[in-house]
Amino acid sequence: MSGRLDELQARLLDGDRRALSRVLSWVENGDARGREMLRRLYPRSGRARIIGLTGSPGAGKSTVTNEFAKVCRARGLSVGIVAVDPSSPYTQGAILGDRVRMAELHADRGVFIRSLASRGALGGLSAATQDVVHVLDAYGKDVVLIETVGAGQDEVEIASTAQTTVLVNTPNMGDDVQTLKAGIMEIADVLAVNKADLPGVDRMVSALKALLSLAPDRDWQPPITPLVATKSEGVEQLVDACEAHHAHLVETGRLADAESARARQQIVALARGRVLANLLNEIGEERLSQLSTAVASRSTDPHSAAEAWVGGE
Ligand SMILES: Nc1nc2c(ncn2[C@@H]2O[C@H](COP(=O)(O)OP(=O)(O)O)[C@@H](O)[C@H]2O)c(=O)[nH]1
Ligand SMILES: [Mg+2]
Repeated sequence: MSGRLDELQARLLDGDRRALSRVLSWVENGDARGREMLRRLYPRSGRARIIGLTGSPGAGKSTVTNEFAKVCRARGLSVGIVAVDPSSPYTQGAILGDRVRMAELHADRGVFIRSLASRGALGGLSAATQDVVHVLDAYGKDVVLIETVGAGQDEVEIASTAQTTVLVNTPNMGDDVQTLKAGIMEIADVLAVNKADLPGVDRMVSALKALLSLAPDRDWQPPITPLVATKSEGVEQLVDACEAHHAHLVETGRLADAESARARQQIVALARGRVLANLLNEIGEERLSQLSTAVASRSTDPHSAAEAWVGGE
């Protein structure tokens, strides 16, 4: 067993894509072999630039990710793409123009694309995503791009996995800017305004500037970069903005702090997953059903049922 893992590890580190795929499947599915490979590979990670792209469905995240990858490739960097957005057209369902653009990337051996389907066994989607990122990093990717939908706790956690988070906006969501407010302030390091070929770009840029001016004391002011991803316009500037943010993190010492914060978050998520798995195992399906029935029929309340299960406050 360990001989086979030795061989797989050697192949992966030698750039073998099939070995990489196999390890990623194990890691995603929470297979014990995935954990063993991660243990072996983790010391080799920590070199990649990790960039998250988030935003509403349809904003153009996949298209921007695709173009971002091409610019990185032109700069001589290898790229890993992790698509957490279930609607991402890396494999199917894309309209023709999108598919053609994606196909170019698929043909490039310097790019490895992974769509995450499963939520992993322990610690949920965000823990599985971080593991996948670590493996791609150890594999030697210079840049790892994570595409995720900008809603929900998992996605916010995934965004915090990235060193630099790009929020992909579009002009026609000008009226939604208020709803973006929290997200912008908390997670965005770079604000892309994609679909700049559509009307309303200036209004959107002004709205974003107004939002940013509410927090003028930040030591990093997120740059706003208009883009037309479908025409590859503005993407160089977007990549440069991400580079500038990374340089800022290094200069201020934030990169190391953020790495510790990410590590802490992943440890807690994994520990939570383990504790819960143990508890579920202990109680068993039958007893849990009994408690659920008791709560549903009002013979007890949810808090008391949880207490009957795990005790304490
Ligand atoms: N007009 C215009 N359409 C775009 C642009 N970028 C992406 N799109 C289109 O918007 C749609 C959604 O793009 P996609 O990348 O799948 O968005 P995602 O759901 O955020 O990943 C696709 O049909 C794209 O071709 C752009 O710059 N301008
Ligand atoms: Mg997408």
